[in-house]
Amino acid sequence: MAAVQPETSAVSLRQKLFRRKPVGVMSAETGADTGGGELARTIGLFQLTLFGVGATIGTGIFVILTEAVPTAGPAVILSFVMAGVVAGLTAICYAELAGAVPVSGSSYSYAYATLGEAIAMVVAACLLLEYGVSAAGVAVGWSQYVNELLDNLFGFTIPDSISQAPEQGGIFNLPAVVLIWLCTLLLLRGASESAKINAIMVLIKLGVLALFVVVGLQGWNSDHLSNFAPDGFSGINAAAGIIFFSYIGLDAVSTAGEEVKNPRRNLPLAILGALVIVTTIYVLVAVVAVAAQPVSAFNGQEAGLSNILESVTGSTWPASVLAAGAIVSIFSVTLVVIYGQTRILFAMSRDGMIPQFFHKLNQRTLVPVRSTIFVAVVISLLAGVIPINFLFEMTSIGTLVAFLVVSIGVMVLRQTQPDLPRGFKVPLYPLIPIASIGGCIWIIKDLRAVTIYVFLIWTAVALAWYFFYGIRHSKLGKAKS
Ligand code: ALA
Repeated sequence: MAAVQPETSAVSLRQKLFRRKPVGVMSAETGADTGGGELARTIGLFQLTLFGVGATIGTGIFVILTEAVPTAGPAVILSFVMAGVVAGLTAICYAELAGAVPVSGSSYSYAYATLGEAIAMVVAACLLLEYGVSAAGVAVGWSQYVNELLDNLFGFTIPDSISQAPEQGGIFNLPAVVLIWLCTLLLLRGASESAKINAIMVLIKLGVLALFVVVGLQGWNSDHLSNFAPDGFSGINAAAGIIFFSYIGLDAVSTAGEEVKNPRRNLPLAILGALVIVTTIYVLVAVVAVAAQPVSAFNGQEAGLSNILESVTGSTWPASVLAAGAIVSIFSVTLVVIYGQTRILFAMSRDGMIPQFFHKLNQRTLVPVRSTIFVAVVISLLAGVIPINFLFEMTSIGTLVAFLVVSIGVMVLRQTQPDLPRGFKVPLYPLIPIASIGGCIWIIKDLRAVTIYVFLIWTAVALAWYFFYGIRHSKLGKAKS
């Protein structure tokens, strides 16, 4: 008897760690096919597509493009294509899972359905980095553009002491915190209002970038493209790793699974539509930027897109329009990313992985009000005191690991539930999920060792939480016992 006991409990622990939430249960409790569910289904395909574009186009194109040119030369265009291919392969995998499992938890829910509870918890930790930390990082980027615009218009900038993190010579980044609370106030009004205002902001950001392409083309000089790839493939490769950040956000569409009309059709279409729009815009902007000025001019250039227009037109108004456009663009990234974070916590709380606090809705607006305020407080603290580079690196690793799990999840679900209704199926299966896994590993391998160590510690904290809380409160576990 004494010899049997440990074996039984070991088996039962393994069963707990790998218990999977049936997709049918998820779809039924969220009303995926009946239009019901706890949240209000108010978002249509157009708004949802702009949700994906809104969460994606931001600091990456306005800041990181110019930072990546010195690494790759004009071949940064190819870096954009490479990063876009990796993000695109994963987006295709997301599209299949989002259509098959149309709930709010994004890759957390997909992992719960395919790889089990413990891995879902690790993915949730990744998503906290992707959403919570990136919202903070992007808000810090916003504060830089606010200063740029104030400087252009009034010759005045907010003092460093209240617009920089302590490590960069300030005390607290106030503009970043203001942005987070503006987004929070909007989110508290409801998902539908937020999606409408996001759609307007996205149209403005697309307009500003289209303006950049049209006006910037006037500065076209093919001589600037002559030394196309000064550092060859290694330069293109290194820049692709930096640029990958600009593609983060396409998956935010999948956090809206329970507030979308006809989710099995609209989620995959919106993810793929956003991917096409974002990749087209990025490549056009990159081509125009590198043809407009020599590579040497990108070194240390701040607000690069604004400066390019200024030198092409000889006037300062384009710089101000660009800075204003960047402010609107980054606002919408922050809005959607905070939204996504609250909906992932909502799904986790419903599953018993975190306290019920995150599952409580305001009865009138159907918004998780307390959770939204809690998230805003935490993100404000991060944005106020942590430097931007560290925030960006942690975002990238969290996202890449979540992407990896989603690509694996597509293959697992095809094996375990081949007949599940899917709004969209990954073409060239299994080539695309395998290429997506390879692409994510290829970018992860070039991240700094410190980023990987901090990530591993963070994952261990998430697992510790799971053993302390989730494993005992799991709704799935309670239903089975
Ligand atoms: N992709 C988003 C941005 O570039 C996070 O701001």
